[in-house]
Order: sequence, then structure tokens, then C-alpha cells
Amino acid sequence: MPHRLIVIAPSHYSEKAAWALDLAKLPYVREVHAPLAHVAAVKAAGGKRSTPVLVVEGETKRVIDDSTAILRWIQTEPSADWRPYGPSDDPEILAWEERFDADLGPHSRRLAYFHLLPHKALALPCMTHGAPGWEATMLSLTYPLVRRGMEKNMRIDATGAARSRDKLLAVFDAVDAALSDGRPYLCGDQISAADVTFAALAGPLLLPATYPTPLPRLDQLSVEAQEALAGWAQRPAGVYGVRLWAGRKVA
Ligand SMILES: N[C@@H](CCC(=O)N[C@@H](CS)C(=O)NCC(=O)O)C(=O)O
Repeated sequence: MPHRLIVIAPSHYSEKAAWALDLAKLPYVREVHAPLAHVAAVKAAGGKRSTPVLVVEGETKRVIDDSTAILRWIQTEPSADWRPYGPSDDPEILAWEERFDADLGPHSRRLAYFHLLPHKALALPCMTHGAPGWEATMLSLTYPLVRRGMEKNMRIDATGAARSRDKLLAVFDAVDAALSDGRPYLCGDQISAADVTFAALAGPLLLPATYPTPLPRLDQLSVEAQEALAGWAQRPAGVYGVRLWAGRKVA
């Protein structure tokens, strides 16, 4: 029986988990929800509030409601074809992942939403892709309210966006420096949790064509947004992230 992965349509933390499940060749079905409607779905599945939530099917059913905890589970799952942290929990991989979880994920999201949320016509298809029709209708009707709630919860405003940009520059500098010796992956010669976490969480900045939820193209956004988001994909860290996305095989 396939596991269940409950996600919000554009959630990059969910993409991190989905990517890892695909690399490990573990069977799962993706259950996509629109923001707000996700709360009931997550709680019904046994999660707290945020996505991704993985419902592990089998003799002992388990609910895991954090992307990193999902990767930790994959690491110990006998039927997994890939070990996210290498054969024996490489501390370097763990350290990169921790840094990206804290300093990349919340900030790429805030910068992207700062520029996307004002454009309902562009934001809606992205926030509802693959979700049930009624959830898309509900989000369309309540959009101003949901937008305000997201802006308040994630402190999405000009000051927050500027702070996020600084955090992101520091992360990209660190990844540029690590890659400067020509290595193909951050740790070792195989894709690891470090690479998956970087590429997935940088998704909202890199806007890769292969992102499972179609993201807007740069040329559809305002000039201000284009200025804020252009350039990330051209940096060595960005080129590496885009390369990883190009090789992503969605199950
Ligand atoms: N630490 C969590 C963060 C997950 C997270 O921030 N998820 C966002 C989507 S990217 C979410 O579900 N937000 C909606 C909410 O919390 O209600 C993880 O790694 O899974």
C-alpha cells in the first residue's frame, strides 16, 4: 500500500520530502491541498498544521509531519533505495541540511511571496495546482483574507523581504564557496540530503521549469520582482540548483 504525502501545492518543504521519497523509490501518493484548506486535511491525517505530512502505511502506521523527520525515516527504512545522509549519518550533510532548513527555506518563501501575493491572477493557479476544485474556489473567494493572514504569519513585508535577501545572500555565498573546487554535489560524489534540501528550498528563487507546481516565469512578474529574483539562478549555487532540478525524476 503506498504511503500518503499531504502537501500544499507550492510548498518547497513538501518538495524536499517528495524528492527524497522519489530518490528512495518508496511508493506514495501525493494529496495536494490549497493553503487554508490544508489545515483540515493535515489534522485529519494526524499532523499538527504544516505540510508535508507523511502517513506511513504498513503494519505500524505512523504519521511524520516534518520534512527533515521524513528524510530521517527514509534513512532507516529497510526498503529505501537511497540513504539521504550516506551510509552512516554524515555530519556534514546534516549540518548543510540544518542550515538550509533554517536560513534558506523561510527566506526564499518570504521573498517569493512578497512579490507573488499582490498578483492574485498569478498566485492562485500556483497555490491551487492539483488541489480539489472546491478548495480552489474557496481560496479565490477568500484570497484577500488568506493573503493578509499569510503576510502577518510569515512577516511578509518590505522589511522582512530585505532581511530575507541578506540571509539568502549568505547561504548562496557559502554554497558558491563550497562548489568552487568543482565538486558535483555538496558532500561526496552522490546526491544527498544536502543537495535535495538546497535545490528544493531554493525552488522559489530559481523558478525551475520542472518544479511540480508550475511557478510563474520571471517575465510575468513586476519589474521590481524581476529585479529581486533575477540573478539567483546565474550564481554557481543557482546553476547547481537548476542542474539538480533538471535531473529530478518525479514518480
Ligand atoms: N519544518 C517544517 C516546515 C514546514 C513548513 O513551513 N510548511 C509550510 C509550507 S512550505 C506550511 O505548511 N505552512 C502552512 C501552515 O503552517 O499552516 C518542515 O521541514 O516540514
